Amino acid sequence: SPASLPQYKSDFISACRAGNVLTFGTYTLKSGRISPYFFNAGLLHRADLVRAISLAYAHTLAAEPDLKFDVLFGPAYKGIPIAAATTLGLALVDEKRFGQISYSFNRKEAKDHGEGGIIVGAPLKDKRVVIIDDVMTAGTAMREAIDITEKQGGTLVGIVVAFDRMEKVPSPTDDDGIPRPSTIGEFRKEFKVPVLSILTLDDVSKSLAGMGSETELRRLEEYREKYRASD
Ligand code: OMP
Repeated sequence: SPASLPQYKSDFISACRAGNVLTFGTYTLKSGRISPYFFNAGLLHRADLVRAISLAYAHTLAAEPDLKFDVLFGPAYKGIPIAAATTLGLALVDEKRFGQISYSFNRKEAKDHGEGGIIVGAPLKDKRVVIIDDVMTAGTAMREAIDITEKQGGTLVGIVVAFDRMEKVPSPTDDDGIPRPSTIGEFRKEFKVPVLSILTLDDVSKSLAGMGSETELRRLEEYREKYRASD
């Protein structure tokens, strides 16, 4: 229950409620999966909610004492305000440890004039990079961000997202209901870095009960059964 969660997690759940970040309906996901619910971090745009999300990410990173990094890279578009806000959050949470950390993000289209290039903010070359983004489902968006990081000469040392949907890795027979390893678990194995999330679907499942109708919650359970990860 939220009561047993760390303060920053329950504060973040409260912010998600205030911003109506988690909604029920019929959503086609990036992966093509049809989901009965959606987590829209873009709705955390109000000052008090920006504070909550920046501190929640910062505390999630601070909880990893061995994680040493130079740059928070927020992939365009949704990662951009998240990276900037979290960089401020890091200074507020522990300026001694995090005060030298920079953020950067990519342009969707490379500029051919002015300073050029696709990275705005801190260059990634020879830097230890943590990628920060909103949600991980099948991991396609994250793979693109890792690709950019590597092409820019950065070293991936960690990944942090706001919400882990706890779904299995994609496969051609995606909806067979057979549990496969989780996307996040696969990333941990493949890239050998910590993959953190502020919240998982399990963290919010208790508080979800009061948010949806009986039908919506049943559809959520059916969906979870279909795309459930084995770990
Ligand atoms: P994958 O690339 O499949 O991991 O999907 C992750 C992306 O989908 C995120 O960067 C989001 O933009 C978007 N998304 C959400 O924002 N919230 C959700 O609840 C689900 C998705 C999604 O499409 O899977």
